Amino acid sequence: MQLLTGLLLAATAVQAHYTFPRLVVNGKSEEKDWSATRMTKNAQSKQGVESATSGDIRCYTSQTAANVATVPAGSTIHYISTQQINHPGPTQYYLAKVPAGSSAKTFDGSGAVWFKIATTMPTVDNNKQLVWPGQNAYTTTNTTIPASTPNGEYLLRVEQIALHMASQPNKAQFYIACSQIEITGGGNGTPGPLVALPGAYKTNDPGILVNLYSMQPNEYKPPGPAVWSG
Ligand SMILES: *[C@@H]1O[C@H](CO)[C@@H](O)[C@H](O)[C@H]1NC(C)=O
Ligand SMILES: [Cu+2]
Repeated sequence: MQLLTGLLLAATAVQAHYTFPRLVVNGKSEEKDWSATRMTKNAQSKQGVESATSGDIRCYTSQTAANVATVPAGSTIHYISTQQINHPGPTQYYLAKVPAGSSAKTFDGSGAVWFKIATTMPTVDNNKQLVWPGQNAYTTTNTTIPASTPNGEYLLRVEQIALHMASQPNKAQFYIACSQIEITGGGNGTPGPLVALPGAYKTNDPGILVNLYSMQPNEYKPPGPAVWSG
């Protein structure tokens, strides 16, 4: 009986976590999971990354995907989540331009190549808890690919950072996916600042090692560089 209860509890804990296997561009989803989005290491376990400085913080994957999704600059994107995104914390999007001579199907995202295009900030709910846009949704928050993003192949990275246990080091949970995309109809913007992942985050960044229960919403500082909005 005790064993059974333990198994049920373990199953419940797993169900509370999530992956983002499909990119949606202007309302149109990838036809199947992990086709332009690289299958993450937690595709089965659904557990988040807990070390902000490990190699897994980049894309949480050791594989590439078969396809490259076409994403017009200016389009609205989000990801479908396998479960409800129930944990409080920001959703951030990054892009990395694929270097000349490489391809979105093979580029590993190394080097200072990543720029942030979106983040989200909390508000306070009726129970005086910090809540973020998209919390409890089954999709990640919508964002727009800046219209002036130059054409070409990129990796698109989404992360939702679960902060409910983040008052202890290495207890924030990063839920991540990276997609292989080609941006079309873009402009001549100069995206930046460019950062490396791992590299941009430290274990004790104030947006990563943080006690949500003792702060005001406008005091929250999302980790990583400033947003480039085009
Ligand atoms: C997000 O974008 C989709 C289209 O891709 C749209 O159907 C949906 O209403 C948007 N959601 C929000 C909360 O704006
Ligand atoms: Cu959890």
